[in-house]
Amino acid sequence: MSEQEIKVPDLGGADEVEIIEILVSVGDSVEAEDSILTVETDKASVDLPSPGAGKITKLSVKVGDKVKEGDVVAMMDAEGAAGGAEDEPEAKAESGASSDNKSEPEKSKPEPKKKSGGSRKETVLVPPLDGMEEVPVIEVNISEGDTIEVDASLVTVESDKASMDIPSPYAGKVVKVLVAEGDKLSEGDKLLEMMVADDGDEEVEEQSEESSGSSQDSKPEPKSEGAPPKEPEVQPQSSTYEPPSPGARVHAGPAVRKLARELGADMTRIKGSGPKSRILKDDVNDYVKSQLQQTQQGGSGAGTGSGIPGVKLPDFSQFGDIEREPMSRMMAVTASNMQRSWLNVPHVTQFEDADISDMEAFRKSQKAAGEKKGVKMTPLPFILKACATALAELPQFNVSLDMERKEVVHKQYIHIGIAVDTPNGLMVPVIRDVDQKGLWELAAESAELAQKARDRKLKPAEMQGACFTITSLGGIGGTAFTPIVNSPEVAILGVSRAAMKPVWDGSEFQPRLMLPLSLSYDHRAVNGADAARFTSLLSQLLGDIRTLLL
Ligand code: CAO
Repeated sequence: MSEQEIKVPDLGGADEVEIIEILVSVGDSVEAEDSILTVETDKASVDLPSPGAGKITKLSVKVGDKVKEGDVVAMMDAEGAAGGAEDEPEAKAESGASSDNKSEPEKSKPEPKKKSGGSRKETVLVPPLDGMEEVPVIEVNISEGDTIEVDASLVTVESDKASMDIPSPYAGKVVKVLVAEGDKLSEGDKLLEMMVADDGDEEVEEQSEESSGSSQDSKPEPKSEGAPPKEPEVQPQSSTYEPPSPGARVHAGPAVRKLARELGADMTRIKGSGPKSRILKDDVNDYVKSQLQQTQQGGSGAGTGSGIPGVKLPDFSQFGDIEREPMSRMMAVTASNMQRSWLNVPHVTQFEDADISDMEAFRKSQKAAGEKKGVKMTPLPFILKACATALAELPQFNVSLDMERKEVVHKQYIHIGIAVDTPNGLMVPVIRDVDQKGLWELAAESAELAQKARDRKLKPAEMQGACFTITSLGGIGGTAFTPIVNSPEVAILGVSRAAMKPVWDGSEFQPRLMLPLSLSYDHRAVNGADAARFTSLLSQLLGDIRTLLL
């Protein structure tokens, strides 16, 4: 290993550039070409690459410093190079507070005092905030276990006038972060606990919580990553700030943040394409474009895609521990379909109970026959058959609306979808020509399709072409629910668990097995009277299954 300087390379004509982000910490191992830090000119942000592989031993600059070609920004123990006595002088120089090229990041600090051996714990407090109080934290820039330099940005706070970074008064290791995004801070509030090294080779700040409010001599810098001190970056739109999504840390320079604010883009939703997922201007522009496209296409992005503002998420982590996981494709597709149907279709749900006492007696009588055939007869085939009959008798339910052409599409076939609960989410295979099939055939086919759905073996064609959907929660429980129409179909039947109920027969109460039905329908296509006719018919058909033969 040998000590090697990391210098600012040719900046393509730019004279002095500003450091807007430092992407490594002392102790980090880097590969050749890994980004060490990012500088920003008035035209672009550029990452400075590592000249080789090794371990960072020193950072000579801080965010906000201006550097030019040839300046040393960091030192590293280069991998593969021979170590030896000649390394030592440089290593010593590194332990000093400054090197000739750097822009004296610590010049405003109180006189440092040498300490020898060990380390001590310091609680860092919020310094004076230019008279502001209760300023929300918009970004926590450190995590437990991080090794940070003096002046490293700890948190970013944002008032209605400006955003600013609170810098670390010490170099050391973060032990505990005491604030979270969304917290409101005032002078003297506790920010974090950190172990500050005070071995003989390192200089430490002689400050104490009591004497100086810990970090209070260290004024917050106007919006960090690049904005030089005394030039607060005014954030005119900060009142429209959305709390960031939990767990999301945003890496972006001030110019990019400003652009996002101006465009009203929530940066916690933008995927950075820069090094270490840093968000670039192009990412913000692409995100805004895609949101606009989704809105035009009626999709459901962060918002609803309908002009209705999306639901803003609070920072859930303020209430307790959370974990985030990406949605599966199926969940994302289902979510977007449900939302589209819910927003496009004026839903009404009609409820009815069907007396299935006789049907149930018949079903049970078929148990032995079912075992012989290897098919289980559940209530579902009867319901399928009843729905097919009702769709034939009330064809206004077997349509789709073409609102663009102002036409009603009448279907001359009766294909029915059945919602299947699978470990991967909801799937809706379709049974074709239900009206032409017998109960055993329907029992076998629905069981086979449900199994295929659970095994993720359904072909796309097996999930297309439904005129109507049945969603049965009868095997699970519940007394009624309001299913969402699987648009462009115009109705869906929800089936809940059958239960014994006392039914008045004109002279006394009889115990009858009643099956709750919930028919949701698109009120543009179907009127309430027809819906009541449909559920009454279903109730009659299931109440006397002989009528299914007629
Ligand atoms: N009332 C009382 N019992 C019922 C019933 C009802 N309405 N419906 C079914 N059952 C009974 C069945 O008879 C069976 O009991 P036995 O084993 O004693 O015979 C048991 O409940 C389990 O039935 P099943 O669920 O295996 O079969 P099914 O034909 O009724 O349903 C299917 C098949 C695929 C619809 C079902 O398994 C399923 O996935 N349902 C969930 C659908 C869903 O998630 N819908 C929500 C969509 S919206 O989010």
